[in-house]
Amino acid sequence: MPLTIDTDREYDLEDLQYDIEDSRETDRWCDAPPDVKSLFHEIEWNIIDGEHTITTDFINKALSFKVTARTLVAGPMAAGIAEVGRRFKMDEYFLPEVMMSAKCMHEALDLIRPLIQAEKCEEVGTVIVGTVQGDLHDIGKKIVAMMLEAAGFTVHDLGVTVPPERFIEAIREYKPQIVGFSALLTTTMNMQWETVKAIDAEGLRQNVKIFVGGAPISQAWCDKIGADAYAMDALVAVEKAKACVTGLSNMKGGDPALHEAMLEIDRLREEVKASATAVG
Ligand code: B12
Repeated sequence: MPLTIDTDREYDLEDLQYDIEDSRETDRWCDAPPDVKSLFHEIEWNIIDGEHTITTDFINKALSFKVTARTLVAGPMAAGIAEVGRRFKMDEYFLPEVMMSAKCMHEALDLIRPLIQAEKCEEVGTVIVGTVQGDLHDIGKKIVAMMLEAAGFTVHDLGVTVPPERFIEAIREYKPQIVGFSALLTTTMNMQWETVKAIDAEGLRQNVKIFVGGAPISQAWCDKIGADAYAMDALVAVEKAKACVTGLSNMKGGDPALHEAMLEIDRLREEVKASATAVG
């Protein structure tokens, strides 16, 4: 039986700001057996410290406890890289440290990818993803791609710094139902808009449902540039993508009713979250 641990809760990551060597009490992963909980903390710490070999060792150990690949990505790996982001923002970390932590994430993702693919359900559709032109960030996009694959999509990842014309070429070649743009920089988010405009100018806008994501991206930005869906994380992306190829499959890209249906998914999520908090 796979061991699933709650990764949906919002945790306080304050303890990660201090160099704690010993195992410690936190509110995270409390539903995990003690051995796994401490392994999760080791994974968080080694990503923060940029220790890629040790990180992959601990990932392997966690897998031997039958922790699912999805739990590792959404749990300790997400917590570790979030703290790296905070340190970078506060000038506590500079590029070399961030690059070492990014290497940990990439190596761990490479290790996990075959397992995610093995979890793949029945084929449900085709998606193209890419990080827009000028932007080299790809950890989040890779996670989204992997989660979509696990949910049954065939995913064509175009890589980083993808120009609009490459997206257009790939739409013609792979005929996807969905195309996703990732952008992590405020200076490159505008390329999402340029890419939407270029797809429109080629007469392809109705053929694809456009998803946008990345740290500076919001629902307001998605509305402004005329994309169909915004997802703040991979789980929301999967939920919306599945809706696009099932109940909403007849709707065209750019249809205001599709956009509204995507917002309804967020509203329902919020309601479920609010009622879970009220019960808890
Ligand atoms: C790792 C990192 C790097 C690594 C990237 C390695 C790699 N291969 O990806 C390196 C060191 C190379 C790097 C470089 C730079 N970085 Co940087 N980087 C980060 C950092 C710390 C983490 C990003 C990350 O991987 N997060 C973890 C993933 C899991 O989260 P995520 O990407 O948000 O993805 C999730 C969601 O957003 C969503 N999602 C993401 N994409 C998509 C796509 C779709 C379609 C959907 C639906 C959803 C979705 O789902 C994902 C999974 O849940 C962020 C800090 C931060 N808070 O984001 C800064 C950050 C993004 N970087 C920043 C900067 C400034 C830079 C540099 C310009 C620094 C420099 N002076 O050179 C360069 C830019 C290089 C370039 N041209 O792109 C700034 C951007 C600030 C701004 N206002 O634009 C940030 C915010 C740090 C900061 N606070 O200052 N960086």
